[in-house]
Amino acid sequence: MERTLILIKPNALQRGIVGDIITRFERKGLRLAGMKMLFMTDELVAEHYAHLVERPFFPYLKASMQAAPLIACCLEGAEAVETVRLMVGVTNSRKALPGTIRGDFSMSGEQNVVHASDSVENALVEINRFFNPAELYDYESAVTRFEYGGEESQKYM
Ligand code: FUP
Repeated sequence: MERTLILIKPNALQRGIVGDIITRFERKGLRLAGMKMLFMTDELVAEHYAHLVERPFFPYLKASMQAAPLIACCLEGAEAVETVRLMVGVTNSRKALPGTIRGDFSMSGEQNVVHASDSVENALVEINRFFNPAELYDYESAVTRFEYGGEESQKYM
C-alpha cells in the first residue's frame, strides 16, 4: 500500500495537540507504519526544505522547525499521499478549509502544525530521510476488509 510522511511540527508539540492530530489519521483508517520523535538538525532542515532555502522566510521556518522536537510518522493507505494532503489543507492555515487539520488547529502559514509529502515520489524520498527500513513495519491489519471494498483491495493492496 502507498506510504506518506507526516511531520507533527514543534508548534503542535508545544501546544499539546499531537494526540488530536494522530487521532484524525487513525480514525480515517490510515495505518501507522512508523513513528519517532526527533530534533531536526541544520542539515535535515536544509535538505527537507531545499526548495525554500532562498526564500526570505526561510530563517523563520528553520527556527520554527527547531523550536522543539517533532514527531515523524509514516502513514499507509490506498492513495495515502493525496488523502493526507487533503486532510492537512493548504499551507496558509487561515485559508485552509474547516475540517482540515490546518483549518481546525492553526491561524498561521508558518506555524501550521503539520507537514505532509506532496507527491508519491517525494513521499519515498522523505520517508527515507526520516526512517531506516528497520523502523518501518509491515503488519497484518485485522480490519482492512472492513475499511476497503473488494475491488479496492485488489487495486491498492
Ligand atoms: P506545504 O507543502 O503546504 O508544507 O508548503 P511548502 O512546502 O510550500 O512550505 C513549507 C513550509 O514553509 C510551510 F509549511 C510553512 C513555511 N512557509 C512559510 O512560512 N511562509 C510561506 O509563505 C510559505 C511557506
